[in-house]
Amino acid sequence: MSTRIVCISNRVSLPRKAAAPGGLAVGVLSALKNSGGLWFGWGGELGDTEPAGPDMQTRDGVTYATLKLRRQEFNRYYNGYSNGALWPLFHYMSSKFRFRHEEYEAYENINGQFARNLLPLLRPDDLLWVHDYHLIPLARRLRELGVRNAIGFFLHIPFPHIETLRILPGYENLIRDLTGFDIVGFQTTGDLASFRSAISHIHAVESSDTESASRIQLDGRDIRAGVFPIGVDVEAIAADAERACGSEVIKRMIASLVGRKLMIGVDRLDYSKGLVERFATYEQFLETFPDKRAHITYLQIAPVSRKDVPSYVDIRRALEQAAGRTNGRFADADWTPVRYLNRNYPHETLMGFLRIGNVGLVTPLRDGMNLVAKEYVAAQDPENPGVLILSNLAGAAYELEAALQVNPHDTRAVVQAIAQALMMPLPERRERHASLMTALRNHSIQVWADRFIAQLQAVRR
Ligand code: GDG
Repeated sequence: MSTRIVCISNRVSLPRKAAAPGGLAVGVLSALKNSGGLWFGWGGELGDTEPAGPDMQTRDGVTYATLKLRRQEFNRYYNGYSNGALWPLFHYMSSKFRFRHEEYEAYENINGQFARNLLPLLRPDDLLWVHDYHLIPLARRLRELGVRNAIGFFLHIPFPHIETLRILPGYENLIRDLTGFDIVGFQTTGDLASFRSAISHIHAVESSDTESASRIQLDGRDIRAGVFPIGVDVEAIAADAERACGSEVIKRMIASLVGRKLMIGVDRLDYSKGLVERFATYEQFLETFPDKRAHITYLQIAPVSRKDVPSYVDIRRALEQAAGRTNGRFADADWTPVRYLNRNYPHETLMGFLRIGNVGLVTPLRDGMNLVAKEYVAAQDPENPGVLILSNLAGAAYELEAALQVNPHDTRAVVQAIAQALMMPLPERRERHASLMTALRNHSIQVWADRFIAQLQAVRR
């Protein structure tokens, strides 16, 4: 029997439930699909007492072990420390950073609960793959319980340079906890370089094999750190997008454009995605190019996320105002400049929307990778592809060199890029698209999962 992969993440999305969209679920499932693996984490339910143990279900060969968490503790761990402290800091947005001791304690406690509940499910041969910033202390907590398995960690979001990380009280413990894993994976060479900048702060010895792989020695242990850029299932997205174009929803959307070009954005409603800046840029675009007004519609899909974190409430309000203002200023009887939708679409429909977008606007202020950028490229019709405008502060910018890359803070540059994208001749669009597709295939989701798992196997050996 092949080794079992055990993925552990904050949230487990059961396939039948309407899962909250997010890049992580895509990656985890692709890792588990072929191994008959186990996915362990919070199941989405809250209660008032600590649960007796995880709820177990098996679907399509994957076992889902889901925990119920205590409401107050979850709030402190998830809305508090994870998304009020770590998320903004790791995205270099220290003005949104807040630290509370009781939230850090809840974070520690939940990691302890994860470890205790996972322990009885583990087999000696299992390879453990922990995902994301919610679970940085988990390797330490598992080792304290005697777990000897190989444990890897992948960070889906950026890793900040030590001079930013130092803002976090107790940052040394966080670095130390990361070195409790056998492998630590990052999205980009930039993130790995930041991790290297942190290592000397805990008196570990780091030696670089290459720009994208490091060896760290600490307390007689050997740890690997490496770059594993996450990707998408290129062929599946292309097929989904093409199929979606035969659907009523997409046909109605095309009809409603009455010949106008479509610019599209798809982002979780999150301040790191640069939506406020993007809306302001679009308004500026309409002001700068009055002759283009009648030729473009901007569709922004932004499903609400983390609605209990105060800064997410603020950004939602700001965007509603911005969309209202732009539409109020520029709309015509038969034209709405911005269509702003806070809803969650089925995956296939979303891929269809991406395909019919003449311009894909992906302008986060920081992003670990940004899968939407890759999905947009994969969804295009290669004969008549749209143009991707991509923030140079997204991890995806390391690979997607043929996109129109912009600094999302540079309004004028983004305005010009939109104009350039709308006017780009077909041969140039095709050439850029072909080059982007090559980049996508080099780092597909399958390559990502296989490479990480191969490294974990090597640790075990
Ligand atoms: C984190 C990191 C990193 C969005 N709206 C809907 C929907 N989505 C899907 C997209 C895409 C996913 O959610 C979002 O992934 P991103 O990568 O863009 O962003 P995060 O959620 O912030 O993900 C990120 C990622 O982890 C993976 O490592 O790239 O940097 O922040 O797949 O298509 N899906 C559906 N309906 C929606 O309305 N079905």
